[in-house]
Amino acid sequence: MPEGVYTAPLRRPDHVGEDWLEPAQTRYNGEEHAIWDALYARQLDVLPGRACTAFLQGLERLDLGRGGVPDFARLSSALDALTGWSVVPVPMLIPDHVFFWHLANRRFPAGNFIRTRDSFDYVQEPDVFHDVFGHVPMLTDPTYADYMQEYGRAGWKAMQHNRLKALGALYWYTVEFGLVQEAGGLRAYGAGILSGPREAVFALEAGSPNRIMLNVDRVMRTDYVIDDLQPTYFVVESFSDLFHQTVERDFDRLYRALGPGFTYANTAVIDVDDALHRGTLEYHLRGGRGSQAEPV
Ligand code: HBI
Ligand code: FE
Repeated sequence: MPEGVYTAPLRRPDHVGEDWLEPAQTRYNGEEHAIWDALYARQLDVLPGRACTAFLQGLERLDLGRGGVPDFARLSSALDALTGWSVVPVPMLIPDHVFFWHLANRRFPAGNFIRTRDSFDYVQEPDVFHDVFGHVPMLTDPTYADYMQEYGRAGWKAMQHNRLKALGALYWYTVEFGLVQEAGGLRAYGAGILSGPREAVFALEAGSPNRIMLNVDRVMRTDYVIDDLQPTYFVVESFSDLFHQTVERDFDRLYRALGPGFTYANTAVIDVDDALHRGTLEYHLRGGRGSQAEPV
């Protein structure tokens, strides 16, 4: 899950061009394929009943559980037939404007490397498991696939207004940590939740975090943390609601109204919020990651 907005220019490796794409997908060894299988099995122990229907259907349709790290060319041809997306290999976090450009062209930049056993629970930079397991299944849903392309297009406008951090907050609270309402209750669609070992339980069932209905203006003013469980999760009624709340927004006006920083702390519940659950914030008040705080 990336920092979101890079001010210092990232150093481009020699073997990638201006598009930051690797020439080919990594040829993984037996241990790397086994790490994928172990991560996959662990998530399937916890996600049924917690991941949204579109995600679980995407896992099935793309057959991500067939064994070993999935082949990007196979994923791209399956996705092309479904929603016109492809999966392209990148070596690392890439500059925002390049990332947005790929999304605007229905190309999802996926980490080419896979984590090691000693970084099994958490990787600072998105590896192939976070990206392909966490993000790619959602691209099989036509409405969500349209949202991701619109998000990429919005990136250009954010850059013109120097409001990338605000747009990064929208990505963070939807694409990475979003929740959606379904007939059976709240479900996760955010890749950061779906690809992590314990956030699905925390995000959906713990008393600690806030759960608030998504409002684009408000979320774009809300700070976020990249290296711990979220103190607040935002909920959409549906992906069509997410799409329309975003596409129908006049971002020029919104960016002009936004300050350069964030207005709301990530723990805040404000007067305009439709809060489904006001959290105790106990996990964060007791120190969060690194403390002995239980994610309750
Ligand atoms: N690079 N490889 C990679 N993956 C990302 O998710 C990513 C990125 N660069 C920038 C970026 N994300 C941000 O712009 C978004 O998270 C908002
Ligand atoms: Fe991600």
